[in-house]
Amino acid sequence: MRAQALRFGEFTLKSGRQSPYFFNAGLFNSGTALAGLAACYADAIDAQREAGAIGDFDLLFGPAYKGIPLATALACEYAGRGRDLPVAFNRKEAKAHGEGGSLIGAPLDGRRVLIVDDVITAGTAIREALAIIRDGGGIAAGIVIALDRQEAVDPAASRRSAAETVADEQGLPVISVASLDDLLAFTGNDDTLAAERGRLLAYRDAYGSLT
Ligand code: OMP
Repeated sequence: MRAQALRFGEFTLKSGRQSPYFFNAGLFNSGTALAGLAACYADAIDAQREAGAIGDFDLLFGPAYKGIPLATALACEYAGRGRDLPVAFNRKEAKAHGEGGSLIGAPLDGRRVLIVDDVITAGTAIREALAIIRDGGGIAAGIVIALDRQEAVDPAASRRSAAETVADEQGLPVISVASLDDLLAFTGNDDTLAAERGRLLAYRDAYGSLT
């Protein structure tokens, strides 16, 4: 809320859905805000590691564009926690000159890669990142995101969330710092957000996962 990354209103999503809220991770746009978010990612990952829900990983990958500062900030956070992790990211247009290619940073070859991204809605961005890692010779070890919107890809066919679908299909853990459930709990604790909560509930009825 301090970074104003969470907004209520009317937004068109990448999937074409009209959403009553939007989470813009690009608004974590200062050192303090990014460091705070990175600590949230690391806490979420470490809790899942303690619970045995995610195995070892040895590289952080940030998909262009928004994943790049997130993976970088997380690598710095882990350095502060005594773990020096390699970090890599892609560029959207491959470069034909200079060092060439579309991957930047540590080589993915044979590494167990944790994808660090902002949001999962329909899972398109995550699937693209998984393909980049495979093409780069890496082995996907899991996905961490700031917000799981807990939406079904095709609500008429299945009410399983995109995150659960990707996790099942790929056999990979998907870890999120926060989820739509958390937003509902948060708006439920603040009377001034009662109207927003009503719109979130209606949106969940239309598109939300029911698992
Ligand atoms: P999917 O590719 O459908 O999973 O959507 C995820 C992407 O949508 C994110 O990487 C963002 O680019 C964007 N997005 C947000 O950043 N915040 C939101 O609240 C919703 C979306 C979205 O368009 O669904």
